[in-house]
Amino acid sequence: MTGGVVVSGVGLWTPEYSISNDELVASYNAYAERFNAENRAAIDAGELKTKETSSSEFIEKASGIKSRYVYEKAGILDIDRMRPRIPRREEDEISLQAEMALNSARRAMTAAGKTGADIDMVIVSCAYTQRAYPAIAIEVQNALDIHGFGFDMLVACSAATFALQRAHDAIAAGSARCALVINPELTTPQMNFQDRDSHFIFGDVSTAVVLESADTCTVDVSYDILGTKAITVFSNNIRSNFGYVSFAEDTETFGIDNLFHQNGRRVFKDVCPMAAEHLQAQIAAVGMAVTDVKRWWLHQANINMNHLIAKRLLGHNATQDEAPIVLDTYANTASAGSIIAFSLYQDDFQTGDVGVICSFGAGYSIGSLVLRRR
Ligand code: CO8
Repeated sequence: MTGGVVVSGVGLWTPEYSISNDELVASYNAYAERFNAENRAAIDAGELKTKETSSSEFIEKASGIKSRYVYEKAGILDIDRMRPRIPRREEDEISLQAEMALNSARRAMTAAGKTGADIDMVIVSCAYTQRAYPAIAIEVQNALDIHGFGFDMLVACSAATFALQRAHDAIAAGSARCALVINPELTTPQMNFQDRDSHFIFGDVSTAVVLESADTCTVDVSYDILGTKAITVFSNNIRSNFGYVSFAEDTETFGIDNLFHQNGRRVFKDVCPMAAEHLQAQIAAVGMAVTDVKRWWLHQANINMNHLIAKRLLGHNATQDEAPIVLDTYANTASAGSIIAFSLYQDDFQTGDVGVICSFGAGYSIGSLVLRRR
């Protein structure tokens, strides 16, 4: 390999259904009001707390989210269920997450001008995989007729950037020629839609990226990877305890305590300075200044976080061109957020333009890649 590692294709698949804040809030409030009515005596006796109602205004102001795409809508909004209704598939059918992964992978492969025969490494990397084994990546590999190897990895919101770094390093080291990194973020089954503090945060989506040696890249639109950086610092402020040990603990695998929960205020305060420092160090490490960067494709968890991080970097409020926001329509899609931003906001890039993909989230974990349009 002589010319370094490049990103040669990106693919985005968006589910068919979308839930607006108003729809979500109407469902939550109907649930909360029914809960309060049914438990009036216990609430009056101080044994239970009144469930406060949610509001679209709060959600938009606190997070920037106006709606979110979801794989299945009716089950989430049904107050007798409040979780997506996803029919179980037989073992000889393609699994749901592999299907989502394929939807974005095929788009990324088309953009990169690749077939399965060109690829030899598949990483499915996201906040949750729907089973432990066989790896979703191997199922995807099989469906695309890829010879080589595949594996799944989980790093919550930084799953995409950390996997891109793994793929970059494998290609640079010569253990892979061309890699497919896929992020089928099926978040809604892990959400507690009965929790006012978090019911609005997440959406479903799938993204994919093709990486290869510059020597094999054949397409007009591609990006040199100038640098990658990943860091983790342990924190309990965002947790999901769902896991196989629940069976032995005699606890409910999908009990409320095992679903996503966080101390959002604390996360906000901890992560913003960490992300800004990480990005400053990353830009310096590739011998550039912040002003050399045309676009910041930041993780999409909260609009106020993105504005704060970008302001720390730029010294002024970032425009949509400088640090695009996709939260309004996609909400937080765990690791896929920065890849959605990259996918939707790159058409105006000219040769030599530099952009940075950056994730931050549970772990804590922060990952970034500096890209330069070829
Ligand atoms: N409607 C109306 N009022 C509300 C609501 C609501 N829905 N929710 C809370 N309130 C109230 C609160 O009760 C509080 O009232 P009071 O002041 O009387 O106590 C008031 O509004 C303010 O509440 P907060 O302080 O909690 O509000 P914030 O301004 O902090 O906003 C956020 C809350 C939006 C959660 C914000 O803190 C945030 O976004 N923080 C960053 C969180 C973050 O980035 N987390 C990353 C998580 S994602 C991740 O890492 C990947 C994990 C994998 C995910 C997989 C999916 C399942």
